[in-house]
Amino acid sequence: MLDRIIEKVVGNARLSRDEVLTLAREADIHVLGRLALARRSELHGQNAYFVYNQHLNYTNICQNACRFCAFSRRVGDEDAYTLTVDEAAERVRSRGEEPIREIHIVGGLNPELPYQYYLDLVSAVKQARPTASVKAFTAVEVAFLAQRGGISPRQVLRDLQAAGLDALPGGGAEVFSPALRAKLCPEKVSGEKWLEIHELAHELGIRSNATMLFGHIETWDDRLDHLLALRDLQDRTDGFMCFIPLPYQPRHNDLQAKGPDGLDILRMLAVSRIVLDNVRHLKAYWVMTGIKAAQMGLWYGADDLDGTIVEERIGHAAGAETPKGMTRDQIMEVISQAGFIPVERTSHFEPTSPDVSA
Ligand code: V47
Ligand code: SF4
Repeated sequence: MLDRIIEKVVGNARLSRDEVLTLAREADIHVLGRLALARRSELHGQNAYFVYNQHLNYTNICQNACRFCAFSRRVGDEDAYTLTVDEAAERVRSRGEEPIREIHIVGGLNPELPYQYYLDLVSAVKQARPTASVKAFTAVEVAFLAQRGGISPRQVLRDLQAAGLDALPGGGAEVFSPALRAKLCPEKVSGEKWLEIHELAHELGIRSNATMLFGHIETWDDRLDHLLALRDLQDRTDGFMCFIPLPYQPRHNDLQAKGPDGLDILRMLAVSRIVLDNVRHLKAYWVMTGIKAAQMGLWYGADDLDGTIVEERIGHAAGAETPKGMTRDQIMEVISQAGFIPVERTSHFEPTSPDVSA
């Protein structure tokens, strides 16, 4: 049975759900790695991509209380914060000398912020850094804005797009299974809603990424349902640029699960590469995998390490032990040391031209 499935992967045939389940559970990690590496090499050769980016978390105040989250705070908490639009734009301007290509903006669901704040934030950041893409607001934030303002999610996306939004990040997907969501993040919008908002974005020409939070209480069945739902949507829209499996970080949050070990991270990456045959890029997010597993991940199907980031907060609030950012030289060194060719890219995964990045 396993041999036949492996032959199918080698022949680039799409696997059924049962076949993927067997492969994911039973195949030797080296076999999975070889299969994923072959796919990755067909798509990207020895290239491994990264982006010169900056993360901006505009507020940590959130009305939800996801059990895995160590980032969110309540109004009045000592370390709760919200950046004004000017403060956010200043953070972007303050890195004026650096060739930043992407500003990644996400935050909590802060009921005190008016709709206009989000539009102003996007346009102020865009103005502060016109050469960077603004990749902002998860589908969860878009749903929150729509619901609170009594506006359709499509209109929210249109308004954000008019303000300068270039892409949607992949966060908030967690695991789509309703039963798991009830345990992990009961207040969060459903997986269906998350998918619907990405579909709307794709229809409007806004490309996006997708994530999955793994290594906590989910099973392979849950993981595969999630991957296959993404694969189905991608068949219809072709709007996803990249998939990012996010290893659960176990500290300072209520979930009290263990988190995946290195082999599970590699297995997850390899299976993702094999299943998501229609999503071009697979990210080993070094902040959460750790730098060493990210390097290994490049041999297990990943082709992207995300970026320089500057100041990561969400994974670090939950105990990530990686640095909060890397310089361009450092990330290039990490890729070269792993045996790949570092290729700097834009937010939309196009290689950067040397004259702009110099
Ligand atoms: O939405 C929260 C997750 C996400 C924990 O689109 C946790 O390019 C692990 O989505 N352990 C934010 N994960 C990060 C994210 C992301 C990161 C980098 C690039 C992109 C992209 C997206 O982090 C949240 C949530 O799913 N998260 N808590 C935790 N304890
Ligand atoms: Fe809020 Fe997002 Fe944290 Fe959930 S994961 S509590 S929605 S900030």
